[in-house]
Amino acid sequence: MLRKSLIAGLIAGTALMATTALAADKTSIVYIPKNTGNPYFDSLVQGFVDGCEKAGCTFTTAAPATAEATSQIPFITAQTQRGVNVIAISPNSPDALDQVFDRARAKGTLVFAVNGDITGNTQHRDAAILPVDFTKTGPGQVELVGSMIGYEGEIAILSATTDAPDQNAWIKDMVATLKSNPKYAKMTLVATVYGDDEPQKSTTVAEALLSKYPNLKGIIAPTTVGIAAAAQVVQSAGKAKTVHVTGLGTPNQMRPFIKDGTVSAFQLWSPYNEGLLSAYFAVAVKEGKIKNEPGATLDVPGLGKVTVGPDHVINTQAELTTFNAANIDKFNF
Ligand code: RAM
Repeated sequence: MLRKSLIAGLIAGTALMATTALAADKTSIVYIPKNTGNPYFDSLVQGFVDGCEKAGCTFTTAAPATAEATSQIPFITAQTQRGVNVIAISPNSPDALDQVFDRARAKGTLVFAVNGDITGNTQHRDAAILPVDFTKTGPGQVELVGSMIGYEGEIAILSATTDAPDQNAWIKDMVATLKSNPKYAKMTLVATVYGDDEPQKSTTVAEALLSKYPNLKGIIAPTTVGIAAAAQVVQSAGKAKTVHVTGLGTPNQMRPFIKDGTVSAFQLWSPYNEGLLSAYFAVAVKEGKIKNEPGATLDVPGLGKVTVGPDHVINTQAELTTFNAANIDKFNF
């Protein structure tokens, strides 16, 4: 009996090794999202899967349970030991990963920040593939909430984690926009709170905002997890007419709130296209078809010509897409 289970275990172990072994002839890529359980990253992964199928790479994905600053470190270390060619990662910290990135790169692994960059530490990665021109996000979100509240009154931000490099870059721009543009002079940012991209925590902090700020007119949640939670809280409290929720959301998660009028508009981009582009770019660089240098261009089927910008940043699309009742049914992700 014991012997039988031992043999079964050995066979299972062999099978596992066979599936994770790296094919020498193809570029191997791993994508490490911020955390598991967020449908936003499912679309991005699907883009990688389809991109790898077409461009010819092997692909795996693995993520930590939480988006805490250091949670991705063991995943990066394991992939470096495995000898993967390209680590694509949506970083949970702008600086906590510098050392493990350096170790991976010293072994010849390319490190691409995908979906968010390691702001201020970009010398520790090879390139960044972003979903959109990040300078458009902060001002775009402020204008959207402003248009909903008549450019007057108290607003709050419901973000992801305190370390999240992508959200923090956008929030910095939101604060600067509110301060510098006279159009927004009558809008006051009363609080920035963090739901850690966990649905339950995001719900709790959204509820706390409503009770602590009875005059609140708007919530910007620049996270797909946060905006869905905030919309649900405002809907349940029957406050959709007085507290306007907007931010960055996925059409599938936000559809019911758009349909019932809880949310009038929100923004995003195509996480799928971002994954697709990342796969094509990784293969092209690894196989020497293009140089990873500012000014280099690559034709990505379905997306057209993309250009490596200053500091090795590639934007998947230039402008954010705004979703509302008129167009939401055209999208399914
Ligand atoms: C969440 C994540 C992700 C961000 C989107 C908008 O899904 O925080 O990093 O890009 O929101």
